[in-house]
Amino acid sequence: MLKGWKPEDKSIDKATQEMIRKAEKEGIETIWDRLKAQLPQCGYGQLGVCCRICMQGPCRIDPFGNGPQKGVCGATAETIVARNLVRAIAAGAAGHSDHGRHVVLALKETLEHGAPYPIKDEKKLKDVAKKLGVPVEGRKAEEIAKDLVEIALGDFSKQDEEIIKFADAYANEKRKEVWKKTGVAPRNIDREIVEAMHRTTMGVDHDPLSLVAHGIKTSIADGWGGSLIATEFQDILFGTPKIGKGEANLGVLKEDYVNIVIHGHEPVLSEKIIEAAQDPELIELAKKYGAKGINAVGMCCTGLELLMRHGTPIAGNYLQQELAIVTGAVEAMVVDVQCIMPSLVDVARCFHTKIIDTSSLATFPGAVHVKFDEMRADEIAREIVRIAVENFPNRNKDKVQIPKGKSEAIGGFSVEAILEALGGTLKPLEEAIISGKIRGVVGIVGCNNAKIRHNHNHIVLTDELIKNDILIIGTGCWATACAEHGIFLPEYAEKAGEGLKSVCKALGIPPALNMGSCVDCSRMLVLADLMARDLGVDISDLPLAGSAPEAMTEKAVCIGTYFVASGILTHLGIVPPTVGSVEVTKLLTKDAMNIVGGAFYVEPDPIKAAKTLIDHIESKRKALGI
Ligand code: BF8
Ligand code: SF4
Repeated sequence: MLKGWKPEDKSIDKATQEMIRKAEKEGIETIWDRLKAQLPQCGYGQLGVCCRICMQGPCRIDPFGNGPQKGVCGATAETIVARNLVRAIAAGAAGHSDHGRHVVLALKETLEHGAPYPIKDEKKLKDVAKKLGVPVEGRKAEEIAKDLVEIALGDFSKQDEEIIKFADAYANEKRKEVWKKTGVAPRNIDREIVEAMHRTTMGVDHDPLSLVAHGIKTSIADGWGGSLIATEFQDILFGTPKIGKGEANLGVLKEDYVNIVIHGHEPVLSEKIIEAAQDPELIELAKKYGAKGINAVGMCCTGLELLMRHGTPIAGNYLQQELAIVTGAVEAMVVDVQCIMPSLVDVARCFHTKIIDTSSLATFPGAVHVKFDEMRADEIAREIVRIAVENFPNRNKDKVQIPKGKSEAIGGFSVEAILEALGGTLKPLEEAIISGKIRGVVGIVGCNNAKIRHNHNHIVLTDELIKNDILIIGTGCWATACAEHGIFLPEYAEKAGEGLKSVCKALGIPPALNMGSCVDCSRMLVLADLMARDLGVDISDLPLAGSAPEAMTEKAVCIGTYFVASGILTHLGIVPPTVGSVEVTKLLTKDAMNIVGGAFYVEPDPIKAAKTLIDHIESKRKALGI
């Protein structure tokens, strides 16, 4: 928990601290005030031993053995914890996978009804098609795309017992063998999520082992299914990211411009807003109102999608969303789905800022509702930008304070961009690993968590690992944190160990690589899989590890689980609500290693965590004889 509740205890970032101070001075409530008001948080909830699944409850298990050891129906702590975990995984998988579905449907709408989402990256389209066994020779892009849409939607709807097509095409044989042997190969993305809900409803599955096994299956349906589909179809529609520059932090907001912050997760919306913000007519209108132009910037994962593909500035990660509004310089914050605080509407009331919700899934009471429709995407995007522009004259200049803090950042490290930088194969990277210049690779994933000093664990863990010659790849709010703290600059390699530094210098890359948004964790899986194929081993044999140092959402629970299910030791920087069950804890942190080749490891201290991850990587090297 945060030490002294001062701005510098809440975040390590100066620009963030400055805005926390401004909020405090102006009496604006932020996430930290609400966390404080919640303390002490419920101990039963923290252990995961409370159950509200049926109306005989709520039930809770006394962790000290002095009170009830069973719920009204007879459920034990083991069952209750396992059920809660599986439901969290299912919710996380649902978020990513429904996002994936939306992207596929946008392409389908384009092919069938002429929605304005043309195929931008034909090469990627063909690469994906080849992987899935779809013929490409002599065929039009639209024909190929139609087949791909059918296969992807099939993975959401097919009723046979076979593994989903995307996981089958993307995962190597060794990994699939492990899944098949363990019975965790997913059959249908939606079905695994529904089955997770069915198994965990009152009076169904009570065995922590079979419950957790289904949780693992559901997570694979996300990582190697829904999320992967989101990434691949987004690349097809909006272009595969290439290495390029961008800027990050609250300082990307501009005093003389109409500022639009695009916040959420789905590029189907944000790509169109970015386009509309460049519309000469709207820029003219902005000038008429006294602004110099329109400054559209990103926030959270949709911001990362834009940063990866266009170098669009990103104003911040999860804990900075309220603070962007506190600058007083935001005309509109446009939101779609996921990780958007309902409190934004309250913060916006203190200023002229309009919160515009756009998704038919997500309505924010008090916001302006402009619901998105793929068929009318361009028109709606322009309408949204117009609302922002027309709001500029309402800005109260006396309330504006934009912190100076921002940093340049190199990003765009899709697997394709990494391969291109390495000359077409992963060989140079693999050789550097084999020679020991790079000891191994750690994939760090998203989130901030109000209970953890903002960005602290991300930066400390990353620094410690690169110092020890470990290359970092990652996504989500971790990526924004690194972008804000200058880690995504090639010169940051100076802080790395000698071996990693020499490789980074030779390639002109930073020691940590931005691979994108949270659904792009699938890029990390693809990279690990390629490496395993090249070296003729399973992913679990590689000197790899994963980490979610500031984990927060159900999506993060799901990502962590599919990392584990992919054979990767995965660190969590926050104690998950599963420790109320000895059996589930043992299963996740020990037994999983023998079953799927990966396990969770919990350690709030990032320095201690780094040491364990390094030891793990060294043990993998030893086993490989390198
Ligand atoms: O999908 S990293 S707080 S913004 S969940 Fe959310 Fe976590 Fe940030 Fe994006 Ni990911
Ligand atoms: Fe209580 Fe069982 Fe109902 Fe859960 S399912 S609330 S443990 S009676």
